[in-house]
Amino acid sequence: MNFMETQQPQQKRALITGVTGQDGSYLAEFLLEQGYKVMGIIRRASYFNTKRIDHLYVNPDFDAVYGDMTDHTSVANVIEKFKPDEIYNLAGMSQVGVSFEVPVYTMETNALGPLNILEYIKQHAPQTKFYQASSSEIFGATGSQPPFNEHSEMKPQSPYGVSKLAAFHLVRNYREGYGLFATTGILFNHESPRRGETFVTRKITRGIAAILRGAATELRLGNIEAVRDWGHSKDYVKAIHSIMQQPQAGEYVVATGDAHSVREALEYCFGLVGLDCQKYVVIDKKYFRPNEVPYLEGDASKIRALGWRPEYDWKMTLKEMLEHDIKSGGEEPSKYINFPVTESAEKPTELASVPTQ
Ligand code: NAP
Ligand code: F7E
Repeated sequence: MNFMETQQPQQKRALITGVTGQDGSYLAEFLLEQGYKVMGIIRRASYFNTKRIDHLYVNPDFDAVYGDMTDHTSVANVIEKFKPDEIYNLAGMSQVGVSFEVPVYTMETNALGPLNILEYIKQHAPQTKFYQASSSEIFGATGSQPPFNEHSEMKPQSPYGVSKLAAFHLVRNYREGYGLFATTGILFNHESPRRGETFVTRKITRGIAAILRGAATELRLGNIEAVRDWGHSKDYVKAIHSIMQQPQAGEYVVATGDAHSVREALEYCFGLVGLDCQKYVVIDKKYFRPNEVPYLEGDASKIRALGWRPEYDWKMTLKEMLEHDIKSGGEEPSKYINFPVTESAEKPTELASVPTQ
């Protein structure tokens, strides 16, 4: 018998698209701990793109196959063969800035991708539960007052945000129109040592690690006045699982409720290693977006009422990432971190201000 056929009695089967990503890898670990059989979909690349999940292959309850959200038959084939109880659709073109450069691909992956899964479920597997990874980017430059909840106005500012809002409405339509268990998590920014290297928090922690080991002399960034509500991916995958276990499908904001600017994140991280960020940060127009979302802060009261609580705050998350990146460069974090906090970490610094568009 092969992996697709073996199963313990009562063992739940979960399919994760985007399993090679930050959230997919943590979710796979979490579901395996819960006793699930987990199948992941990975997309073919010309380099190894499985480093976040390589450690899972020793587990007989884990496997992954190739597929692509833009190749609908590849995803349908996996669903047909694996017969999951739960599908977690985490695959996505997840870089907001890049979505301005590849808008059509972004829509195909992030909006048509989930639509095709929903159609398959509707026609062939209506008992299968479906989770859609939505985003606080759907609020965009909303007229609602922060913090944003499930009822706030939605006015996305990027092809990424629009693609996620299209998927959000499609999921709702399939839930209401066809009675599917199709549910959505509206997740605010969440980070970890597995965060993609082009997102701002990871750029900061990797950049500092490179400066410390003498491999870089500056860190180039875009709009550091933007404000985000940063949580930890490990906390957020628990929320995702909890959303899927509710008696009714719906929409849930997942956030910490604590928002800070990129500037504050910089000051905190540089301060942790006793450096003054003003000396290293260069504002580069290249990293500005045609449209920006200036302020995102979430109100997660709905999921908090179900018992979910984040264990990490933004500072714990950033410190863990910085320690990880210093270590990855072959250095001992304790050599630098816990350095007495400098003045620049305590007081706002005067980095050259730039228009936020
Ligand atoms: P991530 O690290 O960028 O992972 C995205 C995953 O999607 C990767 O496994 C990627 O494969 C896969 N993927 C991309 N395009 C694909 C395609 N055409 N076909 C199949 N797989 C494809 O993102 P993440 O942080 O884990 O986020 C997971 C999901 O939540 C994404 O949909 C993201 O948009 C959404 N989200 C994230 C956040 C956040 O702050 N992290 C917040 C709200 C929503 P490769 O490994 O080959 O690139
Ligand atoms: O940018 C600003 C940038 O790319 C955060 C994705 O997971 O969360 C993420 O999207 C802020 C923005 O994340 C640089 O302009 C300044 O205002 O880390 P980010 P994001 O765009 O908020 C949402 C919820 C998702 O759903 C997405 O999938 O930081 N910023 N300078 C910069 N951002 C980047 N990437 N690089 C810079 O140099």
